[in-house]
Amino acid sequence: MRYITLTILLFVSLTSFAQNNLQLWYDAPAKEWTQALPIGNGQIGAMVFGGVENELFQLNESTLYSGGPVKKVINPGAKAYLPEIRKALIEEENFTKANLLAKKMQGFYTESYMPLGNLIIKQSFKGKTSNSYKRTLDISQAISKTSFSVDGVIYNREAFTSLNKNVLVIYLTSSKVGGLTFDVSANSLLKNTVVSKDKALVLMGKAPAHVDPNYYNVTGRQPIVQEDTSGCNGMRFQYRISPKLKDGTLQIDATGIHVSNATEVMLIVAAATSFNGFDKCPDAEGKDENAIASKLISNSINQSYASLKAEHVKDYQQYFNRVEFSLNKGIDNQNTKLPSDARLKAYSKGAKDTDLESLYFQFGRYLLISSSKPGSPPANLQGIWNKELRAPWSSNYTININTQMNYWPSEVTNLSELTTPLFDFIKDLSVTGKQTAKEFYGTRGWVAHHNSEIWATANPVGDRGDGDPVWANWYMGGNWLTRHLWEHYLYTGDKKFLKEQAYPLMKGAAEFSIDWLVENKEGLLITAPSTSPENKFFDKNGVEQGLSMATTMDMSIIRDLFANTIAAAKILGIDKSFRDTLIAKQARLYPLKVGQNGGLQEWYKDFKETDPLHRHASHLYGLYPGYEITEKTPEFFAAAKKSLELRTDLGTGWSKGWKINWWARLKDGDHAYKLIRGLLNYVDVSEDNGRQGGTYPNFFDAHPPFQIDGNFAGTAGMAEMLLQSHLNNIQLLPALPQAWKNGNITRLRARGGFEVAISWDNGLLNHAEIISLLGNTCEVQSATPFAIRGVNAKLEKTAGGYSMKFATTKGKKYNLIKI
Ligand code: FUC
Repeated sequence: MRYITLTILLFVSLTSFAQNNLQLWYDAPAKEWTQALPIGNGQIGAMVFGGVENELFQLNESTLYSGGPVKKVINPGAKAYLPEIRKALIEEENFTKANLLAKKMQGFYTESYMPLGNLIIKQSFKGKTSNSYKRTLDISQAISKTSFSVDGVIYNREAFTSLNKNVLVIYLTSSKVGGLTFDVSANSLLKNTVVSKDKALVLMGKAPAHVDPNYYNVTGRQPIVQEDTSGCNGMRFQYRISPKLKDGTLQIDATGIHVSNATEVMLIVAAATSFNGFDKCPDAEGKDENAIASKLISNSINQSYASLKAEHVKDYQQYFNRVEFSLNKGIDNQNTKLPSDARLKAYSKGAKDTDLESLYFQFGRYLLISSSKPGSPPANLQGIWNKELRAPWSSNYTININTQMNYWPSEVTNLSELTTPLFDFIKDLSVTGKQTAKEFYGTRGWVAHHNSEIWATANPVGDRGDGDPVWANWYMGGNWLTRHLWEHYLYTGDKKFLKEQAYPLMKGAAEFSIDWLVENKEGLLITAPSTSPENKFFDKNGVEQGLSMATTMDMSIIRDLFANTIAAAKILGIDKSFRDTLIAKQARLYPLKVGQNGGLQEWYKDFKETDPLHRHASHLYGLYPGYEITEKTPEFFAAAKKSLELRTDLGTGWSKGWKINWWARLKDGDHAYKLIRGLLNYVDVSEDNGRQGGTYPNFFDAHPPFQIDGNFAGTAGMAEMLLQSHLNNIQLLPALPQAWKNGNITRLRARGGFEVAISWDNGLLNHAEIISLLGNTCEVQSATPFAIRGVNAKLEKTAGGYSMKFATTKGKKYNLIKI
């Protein structure tokens, strides 16, 4: 009987199935930015508003930042304070004194990501617009479309940002011959001039030499400095718009592009900056942005729209189509006919709509493909989409959670190549970070703190005394980033990458950490000073404090880094004595502790937190993304769960996103699902509802304000509910919520080099396919008993259900069937 079932089911391949829920759509133009639709190719980003008479493409270019390379000498006096701070902490437990001293060890604030400009299409209509208006974003093709009709004439506007041609393509058509008469103009918040040249409208500008973060405002201080007369001046940039017409007439002058009576118009938009690497002055040593932009135009202007589009779709789908995901087919997806904003609202009020959840999952993958292209900078706090001169938190890299979170979905959802921008950035950071480690602390290796940007700032920020040490003086940013290098190796098995790129960076971070650790009175190794981003506690005198020593997060990150570096050195067969040093240190690291309230202790002592519902729960690093806390450490596993319960399900967007991943690791699918519903809670464009995060009408994550990290954590969390591989095995459906009764997902990736497709019915595994990419031994675990076709291994009953370990052949597919 068992074999009959097996044979029948194997006819249904899991590698591909129809997925028809891949569109965001709206029945009115966007009025606000968080209603507009994002398109991007990692270099050019555009927010498409879909206006009828006034169409706006708000543009970005991913390298366009204020400022220039970090200064060579930042705070030469800093180092002298370190012994004093340590004495205040370790000998005197005087946190107030240590905190004041820590401020003297700060450097300058980071620079800001800049908006590029606007492309405006003005098209006047005499007649009446019918109610056929629709704007869509098709994430299966990465194309936005606006269509409407006036007096029976149908107007279509399609746009995409080509991955291979590196241009934005806008294509306008009219159903009536000669029906297109409009003007295109360009403007920017940055210093610029607009000219007509080379058959294009060209906006040329210059970014400021410095922009203060939006949270740093000092009376009498100029927050935006255009010229830096003493050092390096800001970045040059330009974008150019080149039209191509079918029918009609064309005129281009400094006021814009003027089209009359055309039937089809293609606009090719190229953007470039003079950015020439994190260590080169973008002005004096900058690239020739003019030559780059004009080459980009000439590369594509002679191609037809159809062929540019076909190329773009093919390139995009190479990534996107790898994973298909469908939930509850035929059940509770009654809202697919509503416009996406109305649909999200209905969902927030309790409607069942699992199709919306799988769409949100895929939207995260769409956003990563659109904002993280090899060769370009990694996705920043807003991906690549920013309209403001002083964007929230400078729209750069906050590396005490946010940047790392951006890359949580990349490996598991089969977008491994898109992590290379992050790795290039870590390399840059290790160069500036080495200088910082030496100047600020006199240590070996490299260090990065909580904030950075395209210039790879590594110092503690704060303008030498203004920053609150609870965020500014945190020393683990670089250490945490290195876990992504290690993960990349675990997923890909790429030893060359491990040897040439990952290990040297991991080793440098470990060297800093060895030198940074000091002994406490009991002889344990601790970090001092130390903070738990970004929560505070009451000291024994009831005074609010941020700075202390050996916070759980610090120690967890260092344990993680040491373990990974030891493992990497062993695999590579190198650095035996360094490895031995790490092993010896590892045994003496200040351990995890459980507090009086049953939760994991956040600080080295059982202090009471000032904000028990704080959005960060940094002490749970070991549960996710780390894996120090698992079922194998039941005491801490239970304590982590307790901590999460105490923090509640409230939070900013990214905080809820992290909680999905934590509850998935705790194997509580229903609780993780509750957080998914919380993350997808509709947030109105005008709303700033304090700590309550959610999702804007355009599906961007609302911190609020917009931050892209929550989108990525949501996607990663859903994957983590369906597949986990952090314990040297492949756990199928480890945290499946009751709400996901049946479903299919294809080609998720598991550590050890496997691609995994899973289908389930009535909450139970039905069928899975595992492709072995590297030929490693595979151990599969599932709550449901299963058999694997052609594999003779024994099915063991374990605490996690059923488990089977078997040798695999590289390239071979293994079929698992429930029995
Ligand atoms: C950290 C968080 C904030 C925000 C910012 C970008 O400072 O505490 O919530 O996400 O980064």
